[in-house]
Amino acid sequence: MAEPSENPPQRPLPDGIVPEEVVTRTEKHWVIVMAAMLVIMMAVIVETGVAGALHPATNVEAIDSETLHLGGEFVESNLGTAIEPDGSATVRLIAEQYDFVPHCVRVPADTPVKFRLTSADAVHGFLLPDTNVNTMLVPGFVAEVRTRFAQPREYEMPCHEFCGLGHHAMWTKVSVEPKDRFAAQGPLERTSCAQQ
Ligand SMILES: [Cu+2]
Repeated sequence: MAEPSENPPQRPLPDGIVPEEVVTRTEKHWVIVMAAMLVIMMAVIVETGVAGALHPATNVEAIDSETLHLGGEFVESNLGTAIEPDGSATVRLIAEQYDFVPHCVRVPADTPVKFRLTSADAVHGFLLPDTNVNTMLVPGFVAEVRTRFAQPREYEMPCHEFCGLGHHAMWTKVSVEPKDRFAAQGPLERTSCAQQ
């Protein structure tokens, strides 16, 4: 005599076993949910890239992070804000555990500003809210970000990438000043607003 089938379709499934059509339907629903999330995330990336001008840095520029203080562009006397012959501003800044040098920078409003940033040790983050300035500072590389501040404003800027035990106390200030007030300052005052 033939053995009866273990699980004929007509017979109810044992407790805890989900019917195949329910599994298939559930999986289809989750595929739709995942596809929708991917579409939304891609749309956000495109929106911030096009409308917010947020995009990865286009320059790849290497630098020796161990000799920053000995000479070259990031030597201490060259840090802070400099005005270029064309009237634009260049800010050079080093992040190190656990401070930014200089600790406070002044920049003029309504002027092209180029930030040139690097790290002396760990990976740090530099972000100014409501602008396109958002970059990681990786030791061994120079991060360059160009922007223009429409209005005077004070930015309190905490380090944006966990860099160690003192990360929570690491911050800098970017002070965007009216163009004429910035121009009236002497070269040393313009360079930095850090307390001496
Ligand atoms: Cu940090």
